[in-house]
Amino acid sequence: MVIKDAVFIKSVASRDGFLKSEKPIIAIAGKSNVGKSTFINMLANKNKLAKTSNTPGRTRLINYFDFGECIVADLPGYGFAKVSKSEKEKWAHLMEQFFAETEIAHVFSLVDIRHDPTQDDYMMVNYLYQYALPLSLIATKADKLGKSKVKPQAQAVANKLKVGAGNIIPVASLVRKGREEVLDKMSAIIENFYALKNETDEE
Ligand SMILES: Nc1nc2c(ncn2[C@@H]2O[C@H](COP(=O)(O)OP(=O)(O)O)[C@@H](O)[C@H]2O)c(=O)[nH]1
Ligand SMILES: [Mg+2]
Repeated sequence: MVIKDAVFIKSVASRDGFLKSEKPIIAIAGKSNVGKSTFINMLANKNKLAKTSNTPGRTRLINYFDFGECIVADLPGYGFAKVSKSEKEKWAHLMEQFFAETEIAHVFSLVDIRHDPTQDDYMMVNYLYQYALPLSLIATKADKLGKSKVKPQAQAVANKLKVGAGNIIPVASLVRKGREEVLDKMSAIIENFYALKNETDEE
């Protein structure tokens, strides 16, 4: 897949803003600060498409980007310790509405390659399984591990989250490592989306 010119579409805070699109929608999930925005910028090949930050954000927004052949939806991060209970409930409610009302082609679930998955990571992945949403893990910040540790550590994270070893892609977004693998995955997702659509249309 070649990404020519990815552009920001809109930020939405509630269900009335959810994007409906003919294009396949790929959602990006993960805890605050795991590297979602940096990952999106790497894919887009643009440094400032998605806002990145050193301080875990409090924003509860879904940001949509048009990547040409598909739409990328950057979901609000979870697991930020300082968020109040009512904020957490708001987040969970928005996510439930989003997944119920959006036709999702695939979810990239981002996890930090250096650490054991958090309780919230388990919750997210289990939630996606429960609703039979197709997902791949993206293990971020691989540049922070020694080269020989990347593969075994990605495998360990995949095992813990009960995801097949072939379904986790290590990335180091800041140095653009893993980009080609992710773009190949996106091509396959897009192809599959249209194949399924044709099948349904023929019925
Ligand atoms: N070393 C390293 N740092 C990263 C990587 N991806 C993101 N970061 C840093 O992690 C912080 C949070 O990134 P951001 O993309 O804003 O995370 P988000 O909250 O999930 O969108 C920023 O300081 C990024 O520079 C990576 O692949 N390697
Ligand atoms: Mg972000």
